[in-house]
Amino acid sequence: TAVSRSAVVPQELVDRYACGPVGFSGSADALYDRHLFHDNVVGEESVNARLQYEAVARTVRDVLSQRWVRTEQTYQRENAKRVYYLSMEFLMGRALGNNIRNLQLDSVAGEVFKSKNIDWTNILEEEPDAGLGNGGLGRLAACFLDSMATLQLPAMGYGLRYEYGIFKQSIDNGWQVERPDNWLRYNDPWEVARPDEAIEVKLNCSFHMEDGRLKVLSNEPSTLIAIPYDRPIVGYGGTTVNTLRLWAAAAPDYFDFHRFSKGEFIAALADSLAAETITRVLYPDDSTMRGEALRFFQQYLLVAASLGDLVRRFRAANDDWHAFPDKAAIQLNDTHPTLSVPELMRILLDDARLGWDEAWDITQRTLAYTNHTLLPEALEKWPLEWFEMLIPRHLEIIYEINRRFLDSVRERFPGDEARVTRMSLVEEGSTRKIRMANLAIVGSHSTNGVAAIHSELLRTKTVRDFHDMLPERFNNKTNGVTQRRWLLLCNPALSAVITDAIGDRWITDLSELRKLTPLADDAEFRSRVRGAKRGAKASFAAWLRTTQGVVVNPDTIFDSVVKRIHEYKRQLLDALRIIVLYNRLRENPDLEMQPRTFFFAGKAAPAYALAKLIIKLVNNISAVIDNDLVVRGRLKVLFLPDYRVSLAERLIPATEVSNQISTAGYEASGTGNMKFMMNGALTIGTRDGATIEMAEESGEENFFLFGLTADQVADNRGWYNPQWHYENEPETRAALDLIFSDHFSANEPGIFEPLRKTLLTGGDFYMHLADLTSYIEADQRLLKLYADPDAWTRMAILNIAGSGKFSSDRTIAEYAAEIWDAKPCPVR
Ligand code: T68
Repeated sequence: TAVSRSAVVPQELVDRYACGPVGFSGSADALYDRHLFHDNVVGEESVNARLQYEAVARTVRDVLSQRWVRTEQTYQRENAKRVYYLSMEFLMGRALGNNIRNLQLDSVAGEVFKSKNIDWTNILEEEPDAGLGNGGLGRLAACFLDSMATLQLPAMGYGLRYEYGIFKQSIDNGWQVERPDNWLRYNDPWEVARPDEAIEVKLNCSFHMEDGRLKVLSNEPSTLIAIPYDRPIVGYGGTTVNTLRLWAAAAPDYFDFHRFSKGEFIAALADSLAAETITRVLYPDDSTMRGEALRFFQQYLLVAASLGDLVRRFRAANDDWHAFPDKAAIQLNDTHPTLSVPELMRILLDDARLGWDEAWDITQRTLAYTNHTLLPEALEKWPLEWFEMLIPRHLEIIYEINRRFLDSVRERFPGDEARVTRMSLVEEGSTRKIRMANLAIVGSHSTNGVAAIHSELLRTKTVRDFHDMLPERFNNKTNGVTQRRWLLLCNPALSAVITDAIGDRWITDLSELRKLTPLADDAEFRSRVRGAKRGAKASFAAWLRTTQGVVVNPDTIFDSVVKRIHEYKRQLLDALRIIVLYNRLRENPDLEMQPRTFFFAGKAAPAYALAKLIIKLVNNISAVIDNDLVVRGRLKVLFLPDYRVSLAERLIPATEVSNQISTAGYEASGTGNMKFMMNGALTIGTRDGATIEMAEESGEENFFLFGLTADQVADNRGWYNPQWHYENEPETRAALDLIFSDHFSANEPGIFEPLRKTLLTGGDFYMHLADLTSYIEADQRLLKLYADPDAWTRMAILNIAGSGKFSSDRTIAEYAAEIWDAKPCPVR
C-alpha cells in the first residue's frame, strides 16, 4: 500500500524519534552531517547555506516521516471519513520554520544550530517560497491544511505540482517586470515522489504545444500519466502529519517504446514534452477568466487524478459504493475543480455500474463547493467544444444532468422560461459554453461564500435563482487564517507578550485572545505591546536596508496595502489619499502631520495593463516625493517588489495601519485584513468582506470605517457621476490635476492618461471618487488617535483581543461539522 513503502527510515531511528524530540539532539547532529555531506557528495570546503538548508530540512523530514506514516496507517485502520480539499492553488510559502515550530523541535534545532555553527536566519532564507497560488484563494487553502492537521482531521490536499509558481516580480523604471519562478531548480527536500501511485488520465484527443498554446492534433485518444508528489503537513503538536498531494503530468512510457520502435525518436520525446507542459506553469491571473485550453486541461488533470486516487483508496477499504459519501467529503475550492461533478458521475455510472439516481445521490452528497468571487468576469465558463474534443463522455453526462435539472426548474416555476435560460448549465450563443458555477451548485449539497456579506450577496444577487429553488444548499463559512504562521511564527515578540499575559492556549484556540480585553487598560501591558510593535518595525527596517538598500524610518507610522493589484481593491484610492496629503504639505509646509511610511506590495496579472499602470503610478509618486525637499522625511511611499508569503511574514508584524479599501460588495472576504488585525494593526477600511465581521468582533468604535456600503454602491450605480466630485471637491480635483499635469511623469508625459478614463470619463466603475473624501476624514481621525500612544495601543489591543474568530481553526471546525460531517482521528 501507499504507506508501508514510504517508510525508509531505519528501525533504530524510528524508535528514537517516534516518541518525540526528547533526548535525540546528539543523533540529530549525526543525521544532519550525513545529509550535508552524503546527500550531495561534497566535502567540508563546499558547504554553503543552501546545502545546510537542505540538510536541516531533510533532518526534520526524517523526524516527521515516521509520524507521517503513522498518520496514514491510523486513518486506514480506523477507516475514517476523509476530507479532500481540491484546489488549483496552494500558496504554501516556506516550510522549514513552520515545520520545526509545529513539531515543537525549536529547542532541539537550536542546539544543533549551535553545535554546527549554523546561522539560522541565513538558512531559512535559502528556502524558496512554494508560490503555487495567486493570492487569497491559494493562501486560504494553505491555512486550511494547517488547521485540518492541527484539528487532527483525516484530510488531504490535492493540487498541481507547477514547475513554475507565481512569477517573480521586479520593478524596472517603475514598471512591473515578470520573471519565471523556477522554484524546483534545486532538489526540494520536502517532497516525496510516488511514481508507483501514478494515475492514468484518458483523453479523447491528442495534442501538442504551439507558441505556448495547446493545440489539439487529432481525435485519436491519448493517455496522460499523473505522478503524485507528496508534501508533509504537520499539525501543531506534531502527532498528525497530513499530506498535500501535488500531481505532475507526464507521458506514459509505453508510448515512447511504441514510437522508438518505429524510429520516431524525437517525436516520442516531443510527446512527453507536450504532456509535461500541462503542469509546467501556474496561471498568474487571479480575477479574470481567460479561455485558455491549457488551463482547462490542467483542471481536468487535477480532477481525474485526484478522484482516481481517492476512489482507489476508498475501494481498498470498502466494498459498498453506497458508503462513499460516508467515507469521503470533497471540497471544491472555487469552480476550478468542478469537473469533479461529471467525473464522479462517470466513475459511478461506468466503472461502478450504478444507476443514475444512485450515482447522482452519491455525487451530490460527496461534493461541496466554495465560491470566492462575485465578479462576473471571473465566473468560469468553458466552451462546449472543448468538452466534445477532450472529454465527450463528461459532456454527455452534463447534458443529462442539465436535462433533469431543467425539468425540475420547469416543474417548480411553470412557464418561467427566462428562469430556465438563466439557470441552464449551458450558455447559448455564438460559442456555447458550460457554466461551471451552475454545475457546481447543482452537483453538490453545499455552496458557501467566504464572509457573511459575500454569502448574502451570493444568495440574493449572483446566483439568486439557485437560492430561490435550493435555499437549504447555501451557507456561509467566514474565512480565517492560521495563527501558527501568522502570529506565533512571524511575530515572536508579540506572541511572547501575549503568552506571558494569558498563557499559550491561544495557539490552538484563538478565542482565548478575548482575555486580553481587560489588559487594554493596563499601562504595563500596553507598553509591552508597544515594545513588540516597535521591535517588529525596527527589524523590518533593518531587513529592508540590508536586503534592498532602502532606508525607512521606524519612527514614522507604518501604513500598508498589500494584496493583488486590482481596480476593485482600489490601490488607486490609496494613491489618491497620499496625493491629497502631499498637496496639503506642499501648500502648507508648516502643517503638523505625523511622518508616515506607506508600503504598497502586490502583483498585477501580466495581461492586466491598468493594474500595471497603477504600480507605475505608485512608484513614480514614490520617486517624486523622495526628491521633494519639503515633503521628504514626512511622507515616504515604497512599493515593495515581489509580494509573497515570506515578505508578508515580515511586513505584517511591522504594520500599524492596515488598509482594506475595496469597493463595498466586491471583496468576497479578504484574509490579509485578519493577519494585520491579530498583529495589532488598526484597520482603515470599507464595510466589505470579512472586515465587517472584524469590526463587529472588536466594536466599530475600534475601527476606522468609511465610504459607501454595498447597498449604497448598488443603489448609486445608475446615477453616480465622478465628474461631480471632480468639480465640487477641490482636493479631489487637485489630486487628479496633479496626476494629469505630468507632475509624476515629467519624463514620460501622458503615461497616466488611461487613469482619466478609469477615474473620470469612463464613469469610475469602482467609485474611487465617491469614497475619497470619507477616506481622508477617517484617515484624519486615525492620525489624531496615533498622536496619543496610549489610546492607540489600547485600541490595538482591543483589536487583537477581537481577532479570535478569524482563526482558520474556527473556519475548519465549521466546515467539518456543517458540511463534511468529519471527525478528528487522533494519531497515537
Ligand atoms: C480571493 N480570491 C478573494 N482568487 O478575492 C478574497 N481566482 O476576497 C478571499 O478572501 C479569498 O479569495 C479567499 O476566499 C482569489 O484569491 C484567485 O486567486 C483566483 C485564482 C484563479 C482564478 C480565479
